[in-house]
Amino acid sequence: MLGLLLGTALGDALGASFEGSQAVPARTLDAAERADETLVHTDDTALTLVLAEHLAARDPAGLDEDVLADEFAAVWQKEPWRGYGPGAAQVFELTGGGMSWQQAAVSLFGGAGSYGNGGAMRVAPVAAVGNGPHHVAELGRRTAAITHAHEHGQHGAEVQALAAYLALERESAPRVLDIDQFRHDLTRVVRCRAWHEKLDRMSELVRTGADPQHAAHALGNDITALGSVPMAVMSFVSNPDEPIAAIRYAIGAGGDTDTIAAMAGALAGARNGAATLPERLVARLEVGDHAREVARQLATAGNTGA
Ligand code: R7I
Ligand code: MG
Ligand code: MG
Ligand code: MG
Repeated sequence: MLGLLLGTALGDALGASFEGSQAVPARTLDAAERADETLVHTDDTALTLVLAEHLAARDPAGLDEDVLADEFAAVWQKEPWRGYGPGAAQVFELTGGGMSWQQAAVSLFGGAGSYGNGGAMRVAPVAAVGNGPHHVAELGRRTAAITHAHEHGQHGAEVQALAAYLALERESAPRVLDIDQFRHDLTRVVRCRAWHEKLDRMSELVRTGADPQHAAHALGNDITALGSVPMAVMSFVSNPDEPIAAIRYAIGAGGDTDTIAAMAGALAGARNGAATLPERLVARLEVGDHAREVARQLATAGNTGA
């Protein structure tokens, strides 16, 4: 679990300075990794930690959306400058003013609800408490629905939650990652054609060893769920045993780099554990101590090991 949280924070904080850029050359990333400054995280990590703490306080797998909505809004209120998506910020503003999260979430984008990747970017901790793939997907969908009423915003969270679950599972039984089995396990639970097509395309790209630019072109690397979660999963399954490589791959093509790298980092960190993350980078994380404390809470809630 610590690997999942620190992998999220590392991907988010390393990716943050490149959010919205075109492509990020390896030497630019090398320089970012060599620097000494504190690695400052964004909304992705802030909300992930809120969710993890929420779950830790409610063993086993209890989820209270009304409480979680208030907890999300409170962390936004405290640090609104962490780069929140406008839709999410609006939900937090509306709920703070007394509206229910259900009403607030459906009010976005002319009543369509958000299909942004904000539900997916924060969802990974549900993997630690769900009992089985369907339960994990359900928990993921419910945590996303607080801000993302659009089905794609919720499917993105289901896919990322399940991917994290499969990645964690493989931590306890380490073996070579079977990409086809992984894609099969994901599509079995998430029943939506658009997602199946994207994940099929992803498998094909993994088989051909596509580079980040090529993968981003085919899968997307923007702030929508459907346009970023497949790229994050791709970054992980292309570099399943080396978290920093998965993070670098995720950032390489530019776009929504903090979020794609946060999601890829969560998966690779979950599979490989915190000890496989570069020590020097972890030491630079602003949120390192807090993440360790939250991981400890989740572990002692009886859900998962270190
Ligand atoms: O999903 P969300 O929390 O944003 C997360 C992103 C990540 O990159 C974070 O790192 C942070 O930078 O923000 O916030 P939303 O505003 O709900 O969704 C993100 C964006 O997706 C929106 O601002 C819109 O640009 C777009 N979008 C939509 N556009 C039209 N119609 C999402 N849903 C819609 C829609 O229904
Ligand atoms: Mg962010
Ligand atoms: Mg957001
Ligand atoms: Mg982002």
